Amino acid sequence: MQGIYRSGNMTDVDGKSAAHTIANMAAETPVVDARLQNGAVETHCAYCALQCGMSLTVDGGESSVEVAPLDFPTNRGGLCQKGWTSADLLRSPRRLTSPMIRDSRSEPFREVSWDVALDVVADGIRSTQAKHGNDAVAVFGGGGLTNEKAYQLGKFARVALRTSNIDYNGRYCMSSAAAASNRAFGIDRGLPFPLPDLAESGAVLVMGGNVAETMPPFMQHLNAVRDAGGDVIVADPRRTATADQATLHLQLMPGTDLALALGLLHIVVADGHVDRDYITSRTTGFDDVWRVATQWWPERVERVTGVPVAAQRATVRALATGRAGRGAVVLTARGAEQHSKGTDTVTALINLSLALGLPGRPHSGYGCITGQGNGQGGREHGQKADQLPGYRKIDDPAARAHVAGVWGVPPETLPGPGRSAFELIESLGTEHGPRSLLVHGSNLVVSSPRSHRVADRLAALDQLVVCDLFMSETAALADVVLPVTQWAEEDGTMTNLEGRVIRRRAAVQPPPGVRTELEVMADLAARLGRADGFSADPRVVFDELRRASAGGVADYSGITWERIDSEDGVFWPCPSEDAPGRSRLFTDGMFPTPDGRARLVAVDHRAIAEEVDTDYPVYLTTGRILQHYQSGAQTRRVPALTDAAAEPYVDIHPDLAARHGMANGDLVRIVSRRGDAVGKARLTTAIRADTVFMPFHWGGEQAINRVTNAALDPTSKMPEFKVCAVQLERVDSQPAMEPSGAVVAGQA
Ligand SMILES: Nc1nc2c(c(=O)[nH]1)N[C@H]1C(S)=C(S)[C@@H](COP(=O)(O)OP(=O)(O)OC[C@H]3O[C@@H](n4cnc5c(=O)[nH]c(N)nc54)[C@H](O)[C@@H]3O)O[C@H]1N2
Ligand SMILES: Nc1nc2c(c(=O)[nH]1)N[C@H]1C(S)=C(S)[C@@H](COP(=O)(O)OP(=O)(O)OC[C@H]3O[C@@H](n4cnc5c(=O)[nH]c(N)nc54)[C@H](O)[C@@H]3O)O[C@H]1N2
Ligand code: SF4
Ligand SMILES: [Mo]
Repeated sequence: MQGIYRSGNMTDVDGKSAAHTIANMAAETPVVDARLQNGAVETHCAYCALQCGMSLTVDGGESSVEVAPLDFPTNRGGLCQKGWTSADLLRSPRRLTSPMIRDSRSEPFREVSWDVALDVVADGIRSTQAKHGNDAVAVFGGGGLTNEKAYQLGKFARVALRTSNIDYNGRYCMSSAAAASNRAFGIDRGLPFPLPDLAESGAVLVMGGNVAETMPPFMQHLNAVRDAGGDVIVADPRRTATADQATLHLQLMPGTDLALALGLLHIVVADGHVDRDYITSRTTGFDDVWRVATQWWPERVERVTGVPVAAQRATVRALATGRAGRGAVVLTARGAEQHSKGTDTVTALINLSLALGLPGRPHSGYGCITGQGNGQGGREHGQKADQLPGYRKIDDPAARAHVAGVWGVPPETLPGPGRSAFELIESLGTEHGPRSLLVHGSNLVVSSPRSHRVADRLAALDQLVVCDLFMSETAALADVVLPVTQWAEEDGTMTNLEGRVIRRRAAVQPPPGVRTELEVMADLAARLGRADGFSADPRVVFDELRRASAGGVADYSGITWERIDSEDGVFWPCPSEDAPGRSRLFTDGMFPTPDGRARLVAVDHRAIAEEVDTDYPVYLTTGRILQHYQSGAQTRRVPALTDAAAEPYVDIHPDLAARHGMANGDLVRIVSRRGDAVGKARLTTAIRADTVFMPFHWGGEQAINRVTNAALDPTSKMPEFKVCAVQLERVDSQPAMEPSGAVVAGQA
């Protein structure tokens, strides 16, 4: 290897100090890496957008894979517990290793050859499209797919299936921040600078992010701000591990970030902190924005959000002082974004950052902490309903002409925009909706809002095909399950939270019987009469992606695998092989909007979609814990992680628990108008007394998404995962719990 990454200090955030070895791996699976016989393969973690650098060392004799952290800029030698144990995924005895089909969903699956399985899928696609039209076949992708797979999936949908119905789980994740960023800046890249810049800043405001659990090595960068005497302010209804390490915690009411942002802007203006020159020369729209913010005086904001006036003022003081010193940054994560007003909330926070003149200044600006491993790249290359590669709009004639040229098809054959993720799911099996669905990289029956209704939609399909590594809850509902390669078994690229394109390198051979998704798409395309243009070689696909993205906002044309290998990754936009990728955005004072100015957009606060009332008097919010990833499809199959966190807990304030006669460890049923879920009470004063929290990493009756509200943001179509109204019941040990999937009587 080129030795691009320096060797790490081997100390992780959990205090482990030795590399973690996966022993007892199935010896019958040969572990080979032809190119890298003698050494560690330098790659990145299986999970989140921090994409920590790690090395995988394969010991062929003992069939074990050893994980060690690397000194990559994002993690600097740190890994979280999920990263340390990630190699368990590679030799899990529960790994799928054969295609499976069944003739009806009441029957068990039977293993079949790839040819049989792919014939069944292709026959299903052909007969559905013949009867109901091309749009009757839909595709659901994932933000964990490599750039190559995400790109090819978008092309497969538009060229091989000719369906408009493709969307992906990033709709549940990044879409509100993406919509707001595009609206304001004309570009949507998670961070506007390399993550280590953050540490150089004088003040950071984190709105709704718990990085101490969701990206632990990120804390190094945040804590460096504090340790250098700067301010770290965290807005969260819970005093999380992140808030605990901050200099100020704003314990707001769920769903009130927009009011808080308006209030902060009000104080910025009232106290004379607006950067007038910046507003005049680099932005438009300030006057309209101020007309709204003028009505959000601090005392009103305190009433709506619960954040004391003094804390609001301290926040503005910190941002203004930071700006005057080394810089100031406003960050959002899912806590502020996963709301039916998420786009407007992020817009208001971008307005705040623009009023302070932050974007483009050193160590300053607005950024969104992206989520999934390829949450960034996954949204740039065409698996989103309204997009073509290079972050192009599918309804833009010039974009269609360019991409159709690369694909060698007439532009008019490309479908138009399709349905957004949840709207797509809701339409499955309905009169005008798709009748067949291909799922690549999402366990949507656990992670979608109102999830038991989602299972009903899947049941209404003529054919459900799921590509996965494991028999996820969604795969278990399928007609055809195809076992695909994962993470350290494949080559490709990922784009991390900084917009840095990095290499995912194969370190082990996949188990026999498993194919790559690129092979699956190539085989299916051939069966559908479109053999050309679907290479199974990720390198070929990446080179085509470069051409397809050329000239787009997310321009990858200058990025090559060699460059990624010899540099610490390459940032997009990168329109030329001779020029560096642009690691820092807007530094020339220009924004990629038609007039070169950033747009402040006037938005006002509005209520959450479902307010509490006498029947449902408590707010529910949801999110993540350290040990589990997303729907848990992967991490619930890693013994060390299930040992550490076997089941979901419900965070309840002792006062609220007392009103319900609940004690620590009691089973609690959380009930909303949509459904119910059960978790174990964990009494803590770290949460507001009007709010409970439950993580969403489990299925069955532990799935909190049976309870959540599917109210969608009108712009981004993001569901309101982060707040709804519930009631609490203590589950006494004797009466049986409701069967999984049951809905509370009389409520749909
Ligand atoms: N361990 C772990 N790490 C992960 C993941 C995982 O599943 N597990 N997933 C990855 C992915 S895809 C993502 S998107 C990121 C998400 O990363 P984060 O956004 O950090 O994660 P969440 O726990 O969803 O939400 C963050 C916080 O928002 C708070 N919150 C709830 N409601 C509100 C509100 O109305 N306003 C505000 N301000 N805060 C609120 C919650 O209490 C929670 O602490 O994590 C990534 N990393
Ligand atoms: N209540 C609540 N719900 C939420 C959220 C929340 O905060 N609260 N957060 C939302 C967010 S931010 C997100 S990102 C979603 C995520 O939720 P999901 O979309 O369900 O994401 P995962 O659980 O990561 O599912 C990925 C699936 O793909 C498989 N997989 C992994 N790699 C590959 C691959 O390369 N190819 C294929 N074909 N399969 C692969 C995994 O085994 C797993 O079954 O959940 C959303 N749901
Ligand atoms: S922080 Fe994210 S990328 Fe890093 S080790 Fe943990 S899960 Fe992997
Ligand atoms: Mo996410």
